[in-house]
Amino acid sequence: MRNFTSVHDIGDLKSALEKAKYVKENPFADQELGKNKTLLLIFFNSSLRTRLSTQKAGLNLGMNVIVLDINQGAWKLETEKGVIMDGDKPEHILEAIPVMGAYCDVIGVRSFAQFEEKAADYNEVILNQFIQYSGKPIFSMEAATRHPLQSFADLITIEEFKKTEKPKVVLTWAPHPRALPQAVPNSFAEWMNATDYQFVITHPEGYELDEKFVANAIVEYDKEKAYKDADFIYAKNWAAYQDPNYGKILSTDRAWTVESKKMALTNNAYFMHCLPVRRNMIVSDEVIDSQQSIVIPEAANRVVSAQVVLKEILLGL
Ligand code: AN0
Ligand code: CP
Repeated sequence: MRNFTSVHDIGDLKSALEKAKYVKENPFADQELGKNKTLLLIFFNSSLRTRLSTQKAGLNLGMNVIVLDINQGAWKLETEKGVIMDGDKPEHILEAIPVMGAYCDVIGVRSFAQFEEKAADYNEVILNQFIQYSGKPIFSMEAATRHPLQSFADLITIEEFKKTEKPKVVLTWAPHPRALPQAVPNSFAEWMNATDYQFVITHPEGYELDEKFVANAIVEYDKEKAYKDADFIYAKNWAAYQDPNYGKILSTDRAWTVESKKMALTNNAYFMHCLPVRRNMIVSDEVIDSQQSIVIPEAANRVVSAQVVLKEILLGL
C-alpha cells in the first residue's frame, strides 16, 4: 500500500479483517518491520484517540514516532497557492510539506473540513498536497471528507459483536451545538456500503449527505422506522452538506438524541459512536452507560486499524 485515504485503498475487506484479527492477537509480531523507520503524525486539529492509538500502532511495529501539532509550536502555515504572504502566516505549506517529508518515512495527516469553501474541502486540497509534495506515503487520520481509520475500526468492532451474518446497521444523525464535518458519516457509509450488511441512514430533512457516499444505502427519514430491528445504532452529528447550507446547523432537535425509548425499538442493538461524544445531546447517559454501549472496545480497535494500515504501508516501502 502506498497511501491510505479511503476504503478503496484497503483492498478486499475480508482479507483486511483477517489481517486485523492477526494484528490484534499478535501485536508485537512485526517489531522488526518498523525498525529504524520514522512515523510522523501531523495534526492540524485536536485529537485524543487518533493521536494515541496511531502512536501505539507505530510503536507496536517497532517504529520511531514523532508527533507535530501544527497549531502549537510550529509556524502558522499558508495553504493557498499564489498569495502574497504579507499576513500572519510565516511559512507556506509548499515548503513545509517536503521538509516534513525529509525527516520521516511515513506521514499521517489530520486536517478537518474548514467549511469555508465546499470545493476545497471535497477536493481534499490539504491531504492531496501532502500526497503530491511530501515524497512519502500518506495516510489520513481524518481529512476533510473521510475518516477511514475510524471506519475500519468500526467495521472490525461490528464484526466482533454481530450476532447475525448480515446485521442491520443504522447511522443516525444526532444533535450537537457546533458545526461538525461530514467526514465520519461519509466514511462510515462508504465502508458499510462495501459490506453485505443491511445499511440504513436516518437524519432530519436537509442533512442529506453527498450521494457519492450514500450510494446504495437506504435513507429513512422516519427515525423510529429506521431504528426498528436494528442490530447496531451508530450515532454522529454532522453539519449540512447540501447547498446553500453547506457547513450550517439546521437543527439541534433533541428528539434525535439516542435514548432508551428509541433503543427499545431495536433488536437489542449495540450503541456505537466514534467519540468524543457530548452526553445528553448525542446520546443519553442511560444508553452510553448501558451494557449495549460498545464505544470503548470501538475506540480500542483504533490501534488495530492503524496497525494494519501502517503494516501494509511498511511492507510497500
Ligand atoms: C470531530 C468530527 O466530528 O469530525 C472528530 C471526530 C472523530 N469531532 C469533533 O470535532 C467534536
Ligand atoms: N474518534 C476519533 O478520531 O477521536 P479523536 O478526535 O480524539 O482522535
